[in-house]
Amino acid sequence: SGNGYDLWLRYDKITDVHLKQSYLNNLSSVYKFGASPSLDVATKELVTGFHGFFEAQISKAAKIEKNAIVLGTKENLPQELLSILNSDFEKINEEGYILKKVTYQGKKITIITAKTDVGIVYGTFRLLKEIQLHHEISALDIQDSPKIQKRVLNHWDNLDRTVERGYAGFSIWDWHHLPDLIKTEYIDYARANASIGINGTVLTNVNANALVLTEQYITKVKALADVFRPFGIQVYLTARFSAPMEIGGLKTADPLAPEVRAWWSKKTNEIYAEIPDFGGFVVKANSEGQPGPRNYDRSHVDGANMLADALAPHKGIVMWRAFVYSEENPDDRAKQAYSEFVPVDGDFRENVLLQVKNGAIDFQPREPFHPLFGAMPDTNIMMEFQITQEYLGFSSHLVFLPKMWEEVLNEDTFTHGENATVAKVIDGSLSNRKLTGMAGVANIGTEKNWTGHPFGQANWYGFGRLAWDPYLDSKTITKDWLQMTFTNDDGFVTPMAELMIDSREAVVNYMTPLGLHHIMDAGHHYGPGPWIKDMPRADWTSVYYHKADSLGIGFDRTVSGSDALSQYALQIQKKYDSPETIPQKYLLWFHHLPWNYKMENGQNLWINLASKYQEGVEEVEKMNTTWSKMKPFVDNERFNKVASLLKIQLKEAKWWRDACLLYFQQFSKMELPQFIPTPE
Ligand code: GCW
Repeated sequence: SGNGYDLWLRYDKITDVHLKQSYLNNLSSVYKFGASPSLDVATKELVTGFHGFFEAQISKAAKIEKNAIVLGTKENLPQELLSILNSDFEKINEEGYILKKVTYQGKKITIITAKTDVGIVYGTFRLLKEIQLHHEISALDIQDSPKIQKRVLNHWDNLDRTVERGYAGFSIWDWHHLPDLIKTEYIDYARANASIGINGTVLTNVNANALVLTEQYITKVKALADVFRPFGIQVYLTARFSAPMEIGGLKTADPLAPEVRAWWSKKTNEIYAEIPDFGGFVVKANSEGQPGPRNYDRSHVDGANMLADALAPHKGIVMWRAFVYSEENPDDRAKQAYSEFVPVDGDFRENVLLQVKNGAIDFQPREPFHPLFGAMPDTNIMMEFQITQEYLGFSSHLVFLPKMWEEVLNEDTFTHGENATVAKVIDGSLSNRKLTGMAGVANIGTEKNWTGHPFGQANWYGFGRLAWDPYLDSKTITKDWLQMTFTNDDGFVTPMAELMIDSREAVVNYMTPLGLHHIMDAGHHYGPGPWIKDMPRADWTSVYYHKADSLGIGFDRTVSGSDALSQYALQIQKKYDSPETIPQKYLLWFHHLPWNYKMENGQNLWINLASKYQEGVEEVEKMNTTWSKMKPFVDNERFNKVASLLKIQLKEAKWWRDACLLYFQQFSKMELPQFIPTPE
């Protein structure tokens, strides 16, 4: 339907008769070896898909028929199949799958197998995807495995159903009606996640409420965990560090106090009694007013390890956030996490992941990669991306984020020789880490289409794909998503893939070009606010970041300034130290330069800044034109919604350009170049 609820799992009818026939020739019936809730989920999905593609019922056969789809984990397969698949099994890990056309008892069949139940679910979604993409399936031979272990969504959802930085309605968790009411949305949420390999969900906001750890709520959490389990999705909760005092009646939350440690162990045991595969805790401590071990003069390591010890007997993990910066610390905010954590590399327990945002400030349209990546070889480091567009136009602007995430993942940290990319830090290969993860702050809410902007779905989808394979290119993601979500018609897919890819640079250009950052309006972070200077903390103002004055603009992070650059490897320091050699996209992140500073193209900084803002606007104009030609390919509901949103985006791109240039002009004291139209 046009409301977008089905996401990328539309299973649209196959109208081409030849294609339809070629599929039906390969899909006579479904047969299962063994039984489990996951196999049921997989079968059900095949039925749904079959119904959508062919408007027909797929039969569940009591014996294996010619051209059957056969499901079963390794342990349940008969010897004859095992011996055919031996070398395939060597190619996959515990969560991987094999999708293969083989001959069994003289019959051609399509086998979906794996070492564990969840692998079958992933393999099933892969088969359905092959059909959605109109690929040939008569000679399938696919082995695929995730490269990262913990692929989790972080919901910043509060118990009152508001969502911090949520722009798609309220929280989908209906706590009031849980555990008794299981909404269809929970199941469809699990299907969507499983289809892209997401295997964990943190239900609650990192700005945590201790109440979720009370018995009443644990029962509700258990109900959700029961729904998600067959889809291979583990549930996690945020642990408020002061919970022992707030709900446990203790006088302290000191992580070294025996009664506090005992309280967390007991609490953890209580949770596992209800949810045996509970994933563990996510913690934001001593950051932006959240309680933490620092309140008791203890370290982050003390805090994280205490929780890790409580979880270890159950194989649970702690995701401890590195997003710490303190108002008492006068040092450049960009430096604080590195200064805090690098000295304790190697001190965290094995079941702790340090969760690091992609950049050192905060989910900006563009940031250099966080210097912690590669700098703590003896610590499990996981990535935190933000899917919800806090600083990127909320759910009004079309911005394809995997393009940005790919840029970060591909960056060379130079911490282990060359080609030590962020992706290699995250998948553990760089320093041989055993526990790996990637988190995405969810953009999901009660909106009918889940994400508000129809293209917000692509960011959820793309996050899952990159968490599965951080080496995947974003172009592939756009094409798959567009085909599954809209149509396979090339007249649509090619121009739209280009639009999506270009949308990222567009937003950088009309909001924060050339390395500018954090100049959004205060608090809500929507729209321009380079003038923001009166805030409770200096590092929440805009002037702190752009430092525009009569002499120039930009944050000097070289040795003459905050020296944040010294937190990167020498190769990067060398290259970024000079405004002549630093990539221009990071120029003002590291340098404060005169307005008339002459850039690569021979024009001065002021003119270049203006051109970038103008380019951003023009890019959005182009997006509008491209979309206007897509009407023949899209249902009216989605067409009109995207068209309207793109108009808003254009209006606001101009707003950004005009507001920023007029504001900065009071310092540059230079004319606006001719190519900037007079503000309307
Ligand atoms: O991006 C900032 C947001 C806060 C958020 C914080 C964090 C959950 O403005 O709303 O709090 O980061 O990541 O902890």
